[in-house]
Amino acid sequence: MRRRRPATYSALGLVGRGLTHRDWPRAWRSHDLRDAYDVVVIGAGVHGLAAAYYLAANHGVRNVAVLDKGYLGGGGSGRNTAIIRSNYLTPEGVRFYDRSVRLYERLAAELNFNVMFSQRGHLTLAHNDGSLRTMRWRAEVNRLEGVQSEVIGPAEIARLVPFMDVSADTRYPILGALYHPPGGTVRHDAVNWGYARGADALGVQIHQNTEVVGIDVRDGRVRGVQTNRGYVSTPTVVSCTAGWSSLVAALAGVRLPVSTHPLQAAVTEPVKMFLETVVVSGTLHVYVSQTDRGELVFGASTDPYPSYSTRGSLEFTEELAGHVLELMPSIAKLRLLRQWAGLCDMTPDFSPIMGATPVEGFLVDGGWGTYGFKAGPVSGEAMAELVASGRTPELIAAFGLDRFAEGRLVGEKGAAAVGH
Ligand code: PYC
Repeated sequence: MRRRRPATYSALGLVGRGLTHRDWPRAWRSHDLRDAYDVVVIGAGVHGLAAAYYLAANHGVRNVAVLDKGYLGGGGSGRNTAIIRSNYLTPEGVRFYDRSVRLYERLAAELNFNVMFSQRGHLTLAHNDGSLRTMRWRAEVNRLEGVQSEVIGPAEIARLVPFMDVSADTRYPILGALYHPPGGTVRHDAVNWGYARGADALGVQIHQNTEVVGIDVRDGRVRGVQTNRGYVSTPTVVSCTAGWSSLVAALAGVRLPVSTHPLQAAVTEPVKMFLETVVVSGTLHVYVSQTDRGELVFGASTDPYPSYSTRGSLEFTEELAGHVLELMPSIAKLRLLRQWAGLCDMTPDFSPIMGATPVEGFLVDGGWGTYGFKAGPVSGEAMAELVASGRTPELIAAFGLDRFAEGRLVGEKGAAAVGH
């Protein structure tokens, strides 16, 4: 007589349990909204969750609420192309993003959650003498700051990316590239979930579907926030709202020099792994990496007009396909599965806005343009230190809002992934 396989080994049983999520522990809890918190963080994306996590983990500040008008990770944190790198142009930028790379390197262990950080290397292609010169400049600044980056030629590029057309007779010949071995990709949802879970375990309350509709400022200082679920008093509000940062700051009467543009991205059907490194071409306005599942993830520059729309467009798809095929003609038959958009708050100098504002108790972590996700850990760590100590950490001192009035811009346009 054939013995029945125990239920735990039945494939259907496993699928069934997975689909109904039975017996899975909650990663974070739901709560009633309290009347008062020591700190209110607006935005449950990677920046807000990381700030809340480090407030609790590094400083013992646990009476913290993270409020989000939608769902956790539903803004830029779930819409980016998950590229991590620190090969910036200014010493301030390189130091800042390098700290983030280092935090990403140990994030899975810190949060006890697999964030799938994969340091597969990052290549920024140069198709003309001007970009090659900028790559050399970046390589020098990177090296001076102890960050691994070098300019390599077409033969070495072909060794790293065998499917790329590096011949001289293409329309946009590849003259060289900035190669940054510590760069790579991470699983962005896992980073959001890992920080949420870690913050929740330390006592932070995460409130989804809780929109801040007003910030109560009296006598020049924050007193509380008005939400769609009632009033909450607090002496400290940290805005971590990516594409909406100028609108949220306006609730406190603070004006940010930001213009908001959609950024579109797309993903293909999965194929066998063939692309190890992340490849970026500023001239062709495209970047591509292959996920562990085998999909190719593509992104482009921001849409040329300011908008709060997160709909994809056919123009984007057409331009993207044209540019990608200049680089990798052999993937012409791959099918695109999905496209989407996120919102980018562009500042005049392509650096973020972090720190205090003229309103006491209202702190900003915004202006993230197209480079916010990679900065989540370091921003969270630095904003938490600022809230807890009242002092601006050296690492973010250059990114204060006052730099625009004082003419101390931190020009990072030369290190943006693509032209805008
Ligand atoms: O700055 O690395 C970057 C980036 C990738 C995608 C958009 N920006």
